[in-house]
Amino acid sequence: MGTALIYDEEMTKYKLLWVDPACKFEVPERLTVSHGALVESGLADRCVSVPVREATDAEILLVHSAEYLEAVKTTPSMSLEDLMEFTLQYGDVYFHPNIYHCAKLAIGASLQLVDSVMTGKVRNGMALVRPPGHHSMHSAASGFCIFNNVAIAARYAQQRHGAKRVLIVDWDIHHGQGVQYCFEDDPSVLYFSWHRFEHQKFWPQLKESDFDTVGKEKGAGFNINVPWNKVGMQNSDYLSVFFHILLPVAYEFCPDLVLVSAGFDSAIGDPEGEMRATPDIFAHLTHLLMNLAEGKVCAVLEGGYNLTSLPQSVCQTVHTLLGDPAPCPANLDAPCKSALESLQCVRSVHRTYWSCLRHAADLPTSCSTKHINTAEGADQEPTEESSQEIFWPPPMKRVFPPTRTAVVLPDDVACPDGCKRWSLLEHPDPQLCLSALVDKMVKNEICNGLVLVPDVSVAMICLAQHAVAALNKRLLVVCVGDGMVPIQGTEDGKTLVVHFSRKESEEQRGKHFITVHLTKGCGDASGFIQAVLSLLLPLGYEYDPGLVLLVQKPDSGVCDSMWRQLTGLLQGLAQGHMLVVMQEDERKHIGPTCSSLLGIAAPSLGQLHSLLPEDVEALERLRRRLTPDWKLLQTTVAEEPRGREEL
Ligand code: Q6M
Ligand code: ZN
Repeated sequence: MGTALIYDEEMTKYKLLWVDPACKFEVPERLTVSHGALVESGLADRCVSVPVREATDAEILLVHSAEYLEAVKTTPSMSLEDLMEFTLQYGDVYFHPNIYHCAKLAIGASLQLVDSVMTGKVRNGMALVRPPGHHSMHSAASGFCIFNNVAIAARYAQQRHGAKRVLIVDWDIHHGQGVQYCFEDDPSVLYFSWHRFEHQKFWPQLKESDFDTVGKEKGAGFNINVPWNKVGMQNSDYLSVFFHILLPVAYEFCPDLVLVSAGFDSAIGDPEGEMRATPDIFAHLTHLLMNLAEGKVCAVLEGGYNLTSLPQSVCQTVHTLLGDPAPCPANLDAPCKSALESLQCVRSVHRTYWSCLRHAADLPTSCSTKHINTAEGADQEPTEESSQEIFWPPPMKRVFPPTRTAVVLPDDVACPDGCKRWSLLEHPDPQLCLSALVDKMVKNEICNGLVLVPDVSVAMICLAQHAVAALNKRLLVVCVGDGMVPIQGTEDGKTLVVHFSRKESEEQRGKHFITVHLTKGCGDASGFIQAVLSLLLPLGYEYDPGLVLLVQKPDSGVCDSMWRQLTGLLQGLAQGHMLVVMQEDERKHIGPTCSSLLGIAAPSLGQLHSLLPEDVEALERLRRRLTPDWKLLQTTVAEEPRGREEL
């Protein structure tokens, strides 16, 4: 199962033919530098290259009107003056004699990608296309977009491949209003978009880009807008929205396919977005989506106008689609106040539609997201700060360890395909054997591993001890199942323990020992996945461990698909360095665990039953209790006296 890469140089063969400051960044080099970077890094060679094709009229008509299509069809033979005049009826877009051809290829590329993924030819993939699509509407071009590539792809996946539910994640920094309009009343397509909004001052300056546009009729709740009201949003702001809005809702929605409107103008250095998230964040955004829909993720390029951060971000995305572990999400700050305000607003308006958000807080009392307006000073000149050049370190080179998955199994158990048996023979002392395995992981010679031991408690103690000594970073221990956990989180911050269990048997033991109680125990997928998404992941990302120890206690009750989800998601931490520990007789879990460690997407959890209200409430309570210590757990603006930052 590979990763498709779809690209054709033909899509570089149109450009702006007159002067228009609104369109000057949309240049052919956007594609050449992105593709060039994939070739130079060797990533392109590792992908399955799939040819583009032209979309048919029927495919274009899945989303657009016949009148509009016929109008666009006349553009290839227009004179320069005719093109300029034709362009004038739309906003922030330009036409060129070859753009109709390229626009058909951009759709065709997206559909080829959907075909490749839906038929199982590849697991996932990316299409590098121009023109982008998410702004174009039923009967109008807009914002560099002619036809709506991703909207057409969603309808096509439903009609041609029987996909029932499609999730569209639009991480471009502009609002894909075209996609929103297309699926507004349709509950089978969940559209999520974050976008620079600045209280409606930022293009396209629509009031329906705000958080309170949630979809209509049957589609109510299936349109999620996260407006950014300030520029300069960072990695932690983006991750917070994933942990506390998108992922919980996406798992509840349970898509058959994930389409990403992959615009990279949300990255640092972009002249349109003016945000500060670094290119490596896209490795994490991608990773976090890759266990949905059994891994069927199709990323289609939208924007991205900084010719340095764009190719870096594209490479990060493709690396991750290929299954390479993501770089450490280092030094995450707390989300900023404006981001928290947006987060709180979105969660609040969506709590009636999604059981995972049922206990979200009310709207902030003085809902400042709503007041400031617009009409004047619209679309300001870039501020002085923004016009200065911004520098950031290039993403760390990803060095992939020679062994991905090592296993220590009883002699009578065959080594699963693709894994490497870590032999006990060379290390007759079982404890030394495990310690040596940890050492190899610390040295990045092995990425991850699975060990079956006679007694998980004993193994946990000695592994944790050894790991803390061997690492110069922190250790995260995640323990699943009822009963005592024989190790402590440590006040020096070197070990953090998170324990999932049914019984209220254990107390919280300080900042570094956290117990998550689930009424029905770890067997309840609805409760468990929500706890993982909105508690464990934020804790893990903020803690930034060098190694994750994932322990399954005997009779944990955790079901197979849940276990694989957990194992998959946690690989976003510690550059994928994770050691899974299970009791010797839990043999039925070997296969599923190894497949996750090898990077194979987890099976879907199915459409989850509504979360138990007591669990949502308990999780909310725990989260609130922990927020003074863990900033990524925040979901509301602290209702406290105005702080320094505002004076
Ligand atoms: C430019 C205003 C100049 C695909 C995309 C297209 C964005 C178009 C923005 C046009 N406005 N400050 O979302 O990146
Ligand atoms: Zn954009």
